[in-house]
Amino acid sequence: MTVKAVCVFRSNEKNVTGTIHFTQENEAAPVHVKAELAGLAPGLHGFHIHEFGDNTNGCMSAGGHFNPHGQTHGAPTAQVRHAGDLGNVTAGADGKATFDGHDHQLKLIGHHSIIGRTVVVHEGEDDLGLGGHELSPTTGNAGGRLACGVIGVTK
Ligand SMILES: [Cu+2]
Ligand SMILES: [Zn+2]
Repeated sequence: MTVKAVCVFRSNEKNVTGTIHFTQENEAAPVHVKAELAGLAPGLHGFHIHEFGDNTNGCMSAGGHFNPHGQTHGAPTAQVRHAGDLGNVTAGADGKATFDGHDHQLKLIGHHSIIGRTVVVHEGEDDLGLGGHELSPTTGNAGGRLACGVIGVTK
């Protein structure tokens, strides 16, 4: 049974917009992530699932990276990573970024589901845990939270 979810970045003071679609065809399948973002500064921006679907104090209320297995931060292709680590999106000169890929650690099915959690795009680049900064092993030192939205069930 395929499960589908969507996240919409609502308007914020930075005018960053975005829509992210998630699809998982069965419990063992990877999650397909397809995102279209706009209003970004050109370059790389950290892109993660954060733990809480709580935006009461803006994107800060979303907590840290979704990390049900107690790992350190890493690249989406790394063995050791947070489940929520999707790496970076790359914005062009027009401020638009797309992301289209399959991820084996994300789940829409089961008790590590990301439904009800938050997608965050950051001001800066996620160093994928390799930057040597004190924040590299927890956040990739990706800087402030530009925009976010809660992941909800869709049809
Ligand atoms: Cu993040
Ligand atoms: Zn992380």
